[in-house]
Amino acid sequence: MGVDTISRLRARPVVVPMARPLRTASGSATAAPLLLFDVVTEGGVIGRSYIFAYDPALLPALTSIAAELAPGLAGKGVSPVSRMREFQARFRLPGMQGLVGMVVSGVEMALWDALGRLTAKPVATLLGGEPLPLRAYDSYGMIDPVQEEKALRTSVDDGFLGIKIKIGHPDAGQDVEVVRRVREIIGPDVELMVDYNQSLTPQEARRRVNGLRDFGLYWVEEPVPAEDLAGHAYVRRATGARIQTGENWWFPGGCRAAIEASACDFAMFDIMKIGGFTGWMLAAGQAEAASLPVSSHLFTEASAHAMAVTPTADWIEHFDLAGAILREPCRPAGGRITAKGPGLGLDWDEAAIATYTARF
Ligand code: SMN
Ligand code: MG
Repeated sequence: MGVDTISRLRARPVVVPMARPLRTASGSATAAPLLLFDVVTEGGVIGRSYIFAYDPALLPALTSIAAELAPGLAGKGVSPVSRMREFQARFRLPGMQGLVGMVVSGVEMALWDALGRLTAKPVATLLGGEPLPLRAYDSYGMIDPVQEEKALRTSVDDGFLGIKIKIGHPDAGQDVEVVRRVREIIGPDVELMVDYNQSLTPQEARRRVNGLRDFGLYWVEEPVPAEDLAGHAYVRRATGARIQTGENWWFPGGCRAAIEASACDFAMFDIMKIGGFTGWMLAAGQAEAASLPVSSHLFTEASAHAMAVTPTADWIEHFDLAGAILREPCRPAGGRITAKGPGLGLDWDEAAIATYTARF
C-alpha cells in the first residue's frame, strides 16, 4: 500500500465533436468516440489518458474490456512497463492486436500520467528527456481546396511548416487537382504530405503516385492496405516516392515486420496501437537502427512526450481529437507543439464529459 499503488481504474466512454471533421478515402467521422481512463492511486492522485475507438460501435466492448481488467490492477504499483509486461503475458494466446491492445495501451498511458503527477514531472522528463518544441504538420481530411483555402492559409500564417491532406478520390484526376490547388495555396516552402488511408491497390497506387510527381510531396502515406507490406514496398520501388506508414502497426513487432519488408521510408507511430510509451520506445529504437524518421499519429498530447525522446523524431501530427473534453486543449505555437506536464498534461473538463457521455 502506498501513494504509488493503484486503487482503481475507471473507464468512461464519450463521443465528442471534432474541431475538424474527418473524411478519408476509407471512411469518415464527424465525432470522435473516446474511452477516457482514470487510474486512481491510493494517495488520491489520478492518472488520465484516452484512446480513440474510431467507430462508436466499439465503445461498449472497449469499456467492458477495461472493466474486466480493473480488478487485477488494484493494489499493484504505478509501474507502466511492469503492468504492460503482465498484460503481454496474460494475453499471449489470444494476442493483443485489436481492442485488447487499445485498452492496455490506454491503461499504460494513464499510469505514466499518474507517475508524472506523483513526481510533478512531464512524462518526457521521466523518460530521460525534456519537452521540446516539435515541428507539427496540420492534418486535414479529404478537402475541397476552394472551401478550405482560408483555413489552409491560416495554417501557414500560424507557422505550420507542413500540411497533410487525405486523397484517394474516386477519380485520380480529382486527386491531382486537389494536390495542385493545395500546393498553390500553401506555396513551395511548406511541406505537403498526402494520405491515401489504405484505399488503393498497388497497381493503382503506382499509377496515381506517379501522377503526383510534380508537387514535391514530402511523403505518400498508406497508399495500400496497412497489412500489405509487400504492396507498400512495390509502390516504393515502382515510383521512387517516399512512403510513410505505421499508424496501424500493432506493437513493436509491427514496426519490425515493415522494416524487414522494406515497406517504407518513414515510420508513423500511433501510441494507442504501438503499445503506449513502452511499445513506442522499443519501436523507436528499431526505427533509429533502420534510419527511419518517426512521426506521430493522433494523440497529440501523449505523442508530444514520446516524440521528445525519439531519436529520429520528424513531425508531430496536429489533429485535435479530444479538445472538446479537455480543460486546456493542445495549442500549437508557431507551428510547433511542446509537451505539457505534469504527466501528460491532460485535465478533464468534467462538465463536457457529462455532456458527451456515451450511453449504451
Ligand atoms: C487518420 C486516420 C483515422 C483517423 C484520423 C486520422 C489518418 C492520419 O490516417 O494519418 O491522420
Ligand atoms: Mg494516416
